[in-house]
Amino acid sequence: MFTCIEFENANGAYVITLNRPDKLNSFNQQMHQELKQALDTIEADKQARVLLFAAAGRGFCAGQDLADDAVTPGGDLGQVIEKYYNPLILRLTQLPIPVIAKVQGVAAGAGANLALACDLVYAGKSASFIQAFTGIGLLPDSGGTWQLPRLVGMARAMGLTLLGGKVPAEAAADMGMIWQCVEDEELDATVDAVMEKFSKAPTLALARTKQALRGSTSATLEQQLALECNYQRQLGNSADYAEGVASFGEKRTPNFSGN
Ligand code: T3D
Repeated sequence: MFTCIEFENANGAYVITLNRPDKLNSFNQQMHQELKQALDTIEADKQARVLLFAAAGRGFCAGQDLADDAVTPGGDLGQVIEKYYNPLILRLTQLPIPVIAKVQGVAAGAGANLALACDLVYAGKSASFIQAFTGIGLLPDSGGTWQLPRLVGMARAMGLTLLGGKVPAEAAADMGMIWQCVEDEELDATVDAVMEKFSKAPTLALARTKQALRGSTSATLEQQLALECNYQRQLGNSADYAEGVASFGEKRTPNFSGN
């Protein structure tokens, strides 16, 4: 059914694998359409618990496929961004489940910013991130100019984007661009363990936590306190809160339904 991605679901634990390894998993229109279809499925699934973005081959994603007809110089790049990249980034940040990126090798251009739009980024030590936009005469898109100052501060965001250099995964973790850098041979096991944890987590609580954090950038403290109060009121009536309290009292592992 899909040719540019692989799409799997194991009891609500979804995995999207970018799968054009000979082109370093760069985005073409077919890949965008397949990603849209996969996200439609996940959004419609009330039992979804977690989504992992992984990639086939030696790299994560080299950004836009520069050989794709849609981005021929002189054409309307804005059309491609409006149709594909902006909805993709917004949908990931708004998905009410944790979204993880597992980065091996290079993540460049929109590939880097796809990873940064995920809630948790795990990278192998040999991975790297490149804001490869100004190098070809473009500005960072896919949310790069929004994410980077918030993740790493304005000075680093300027350096990363204006200079466009390669940032090794360890440095990316040190500066707060990504969550964690692990030894290459530990990357799969580390991410598998997180997927397992989120598959059994109180998903609604994670969704509200993600929504509260992501919304906080444009809120005052008063607004944020009110939002926390509203969400906590809702979670106080959730099945998972009842289960969390019961399991604590009974000194057993909670069995969260995600609701
Ligand atoms: O409106 C719009 O949509 C604009 C949107 C823009 C969003 C963007 O993402 S702009 C940025 C686009 N990406 C780049 O500029 C990165 C280009 N690639 C590179 O600089 C290098 O490939 C890397 C630094 C990422 C990796 O280098 P390396 O030496 O490890 O690999 P390589 O040999 O350069 O690439 C391997 C193959 O993948 C090669 O194919 P070949 O020659 O073996 O047949 C190469 O051409 C291909 N490839 C890599 N990146 C792209 C690509 N093919 C098409 N588009 C690519 N972006």
